[in-house]
Amino acid sequence: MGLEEEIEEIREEIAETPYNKSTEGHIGRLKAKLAEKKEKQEQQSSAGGGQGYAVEKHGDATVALVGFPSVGKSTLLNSLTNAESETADYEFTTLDVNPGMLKHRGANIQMLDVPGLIEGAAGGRGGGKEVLSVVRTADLVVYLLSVFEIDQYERLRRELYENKIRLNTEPPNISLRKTHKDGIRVTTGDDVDLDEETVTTVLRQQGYVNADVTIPHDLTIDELIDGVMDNREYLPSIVAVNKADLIEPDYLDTVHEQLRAHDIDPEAATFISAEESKGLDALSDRIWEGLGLIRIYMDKPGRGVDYEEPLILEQDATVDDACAKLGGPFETRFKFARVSGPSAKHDEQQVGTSHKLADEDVLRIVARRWSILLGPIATSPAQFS
Ligand SMILES: Nc1nc2c(ncn2[C@@H]2O[C@H](COP(=O)(O)OP(=O)(O)OP(=O)(O)O)[C@@H](O)[C@H]2O)c(=O)[nH]1
Ligand SMILES: [Mg+2]
Repeated sequence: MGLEEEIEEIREEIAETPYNKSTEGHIGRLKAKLAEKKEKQEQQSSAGGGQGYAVEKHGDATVALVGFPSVGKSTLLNSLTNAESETADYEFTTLDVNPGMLKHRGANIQMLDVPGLIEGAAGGRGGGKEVLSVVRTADLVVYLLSVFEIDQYERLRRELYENKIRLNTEPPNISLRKTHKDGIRVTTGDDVDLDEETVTTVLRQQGYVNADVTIPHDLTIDELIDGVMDNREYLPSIVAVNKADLIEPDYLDTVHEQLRAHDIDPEAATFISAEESKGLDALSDRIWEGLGLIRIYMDKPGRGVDYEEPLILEQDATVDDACAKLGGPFETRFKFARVSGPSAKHDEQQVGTSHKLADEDVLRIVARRWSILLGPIATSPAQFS
């Protein structure tokens, strides 16, 4: 029996087995086995030398536009960025990954227009595997749906899931450590429903013989497997609904209804017309928020505060992260920093490297002199320009 048939057989058995406490361990074993077979299948197909897309990351963050053929991905890329990606009214116009740069709130956001995905993409249809492997490297996924085909969302989500992309969720909270003896020891929190036996079965199936595993909060079997496999990509995603210019206003309620049916809050989805460049500012704002970026205005001695080209960092970044992104002397000669704005208790607050920054802070870094070169008497702080 080939791998594909084996996988199909396991899938069928899972589907046919009712889920309850007495079958939980069995299902756990089957799901772990399925995950392992799929991993093997993937290794085999990539060993075949499949042509991947070479995309170099540029800018402060990278966003992948994901959608079925002809939903308007290339049209959107062209209207949001400086790119010129071919568009046409037939499917699979785009056969390569086209990057473009969106400039928003001082950030350079790399947008990737990828070939349209179709069902079965994760299994290799339509070059989907290669597309999905580009999507995995992004910092945010933008689902682009046609206003007439909201259903595509579920199919896209499944393709991404099959390709080990987990959206809008944190990695499962489990700690797992290989040991040398005593078998598999399971410690679970009070609210954990999963049987120890199931956990042990899943781990054995994944090849663990001796291990300590701690599960503080309840998980599903799938989450447990994700936690054990450790090669899932966790990304945020947002939804954009394109071709909104084509509907009558009274059809909007129907679209909202369809979005809710897929657990998408209509308020959280952005309605756009890529063709008529409508709704694009709102979409750019949502992309910014989805990426969780912050702007830091650097106060440069002698030059004042630079509000034009902020330093772009991720949420919860510290002064240390700012120094790292600035590079050079800021990293090695940091003395202290002064922060004004949302994260500061008062203007010009003196802070150290661990201070957490916030969007629109003004930051000045005060660096040490080259005291080694100048000798021990040179102690007064100097500022970099
Ligand atoms: N009315 C309308 N048509 C649009 C809009 N956006 C795209 N289109 C049209 O839809 C067709 C497909 O657009 P593309 O941008 O090529 O779609 P794509 O998603 O890149 O398609 P593939 O590259 O084949 O995956 C083109 O004829 C566009 O002119 C829109 O907002 N409104
Ligand atoms: Mg295209």
